[in-house]
Amino acid sequence: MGSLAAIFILLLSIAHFSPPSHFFVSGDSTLIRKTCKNTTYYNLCMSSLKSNSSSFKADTKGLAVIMIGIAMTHANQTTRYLSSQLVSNTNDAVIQKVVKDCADKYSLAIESLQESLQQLDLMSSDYASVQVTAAKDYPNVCHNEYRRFPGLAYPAELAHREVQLEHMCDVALGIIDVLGW
Ligand SMILES: *[C@@H]1O[C@H](CO)[C@@H](O)[C@H](O)[C@H]1NC(C)=O
Ligand SMILES: *[C@@H]1O[C@H](CO)[C@@H](O)[C@H](O)[C@H]1NC(C)=O
Ligand SMILES: CC(=O)N[C@H]1CO[C@H](CO)[C@@H](O)[C@@H]1O
Repeated sequence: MGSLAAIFILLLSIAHFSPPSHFFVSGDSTLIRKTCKNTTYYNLCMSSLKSNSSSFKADTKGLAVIMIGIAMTHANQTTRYLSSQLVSNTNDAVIQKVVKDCADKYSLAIESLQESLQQLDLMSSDYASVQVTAAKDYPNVCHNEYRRFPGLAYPAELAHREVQLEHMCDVALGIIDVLGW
């Protein structure tokens, strides 16, 4: 019995004095979870924020900055996807024009997101929201370019990227709402 009690005390002291590192992570993820609950896409919010380890020590503003950065990276990758479409459709003038216009729109989305970061630095959540809302609209402006040419198929990859960026912007807007400045 004595040695069993000793083992028990040993286990208790290990649990008490050296908690495994995921104990810290789950403690710090409380703010992430609470913040994501105020957004329209909880799962996207959680997986996006958790993909950047800085989220675990960020305040609410920091979480907004990280989410906006993720949306910017996504829009940037979309401009690269569109560049690849330019290269593979060199003999079609309509596709070339539409794809170039779309790349411009995604670049403008990146600029709006960049502006929103500056507004957050100035503690102006209203103007930050205006810029994120503008960024959210650009992928649909690109989609409209395709709609103007009925024979032109809207690529499934681009459709997917459009929805993702729009949802990421919605998540960023939900986080900015929580700031309450
Ligand atoms: C995490 O987010 C911050 C703020 O946007 C950014 O500076 C950093 O590069 C990101 N880290 C990774 C690994 O993407
Ligand atoms: C995308 O990111 C790369 C590397 O950071 C940068 O050089 C490029 O200018 C970005 N593209 C746009 C459209 O912002
Ligand atoms: C989607 C959601 O729950 N939005 C709320 C986020 O927080 C602000 C401020 O508390 C509310 O006004 C929103 O309705």
